[in-house]
Amino acid sequence: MQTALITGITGQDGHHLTPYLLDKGYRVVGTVSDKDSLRADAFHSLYPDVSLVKASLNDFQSLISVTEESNPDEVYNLGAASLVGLSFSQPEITANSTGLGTLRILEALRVLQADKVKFYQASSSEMFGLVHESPQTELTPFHPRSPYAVAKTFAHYTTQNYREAYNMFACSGILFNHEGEFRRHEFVTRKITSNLVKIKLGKIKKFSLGTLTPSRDWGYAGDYVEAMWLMLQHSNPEDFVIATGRARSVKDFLLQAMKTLELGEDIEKFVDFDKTLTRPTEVETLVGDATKASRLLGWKPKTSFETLVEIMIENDLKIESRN
Ligand code: G4F
Repeated sequence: MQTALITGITGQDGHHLTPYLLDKGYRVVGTVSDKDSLRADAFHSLYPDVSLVKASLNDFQSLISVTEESNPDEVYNLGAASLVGLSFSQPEITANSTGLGTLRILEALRVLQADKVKFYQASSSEMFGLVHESPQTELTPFHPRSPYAVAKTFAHYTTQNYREAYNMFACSGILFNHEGEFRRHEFVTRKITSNLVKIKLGKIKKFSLGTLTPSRDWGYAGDYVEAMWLMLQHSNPEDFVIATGRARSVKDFLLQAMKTLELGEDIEKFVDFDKTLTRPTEVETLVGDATKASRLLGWKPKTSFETLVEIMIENDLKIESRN
């Protein structure tokens, strides 16, 4: 039986990757910062067969212990401080877990001489930032625009360096925005779907956003975790862009969600604009070219933009109708 160790397992991608790996017959071990937290409890009741182990990307010794004890065949490093906006007010916390955390876990694998372990790093399209070309590929230069993106770029190059210096099977998936029913409410897509559902149910009248103009290449997280696994089954450790190839603005997402809920097209009726929700340096447009993943891994996104919005709305309707 293969063992997968997942850092940050209770996050969105862990919620999709865990059942995917369990279905394939893996033993799954996940790290949590607090075993008694509500998040850990909720995760445990969904997946009782998964071992949750207390470990932190900020604590090298805990990473050594969890790696030694779980003896994994594959490590998926999904843990990070993942809120881009918040990283401007918490640059050091972000650099520590998102940047140095990746170094620590790679170093744990090296020190333990776990050189047969395959390592997946969750790299981010945020690294392209002020884009030098569109669409972005594995060869597009990085131009990070936030402390989060700077930390992810450090982690990306660290993964590449461990691959080259120590011959480790270490690769990065450069994932563009991926959303779904497990998305946290702080991210713009979930903020939109959950608040519009509350409006539809008469619980609130309006909510605030920072800006409608930035565009993102939005895919479904359930499709993207398959790409993570495929990268670790590929013959060589390589980096891959994972994206749909279509950019849509925050406004497009908002209008699609309003359409799904039959709320019309009058944005001002439901949305206020709050400058404090904007960022000192914004990433205006991201759109990825996943040709390499399609060619070498046979990966393609399956879920359309419209279906993604529907999945999120239906999930929020279920939750909000219960409360
Ligand atoms: O939903 P967001 O916060 O996601 P962002 O910054 O694109 O980052 C996400 O995707 C990355 C991959 O590209 C990941 F690496 C990262 O961890 C995360 O998953 O913001 C999307 C856009 C931004 O341009 C933001 O400025 O929406 C804009 N936006 C407008 N109003 C807002 C809001 N974002 C948030 N979170 N809240 C707002 O009120």
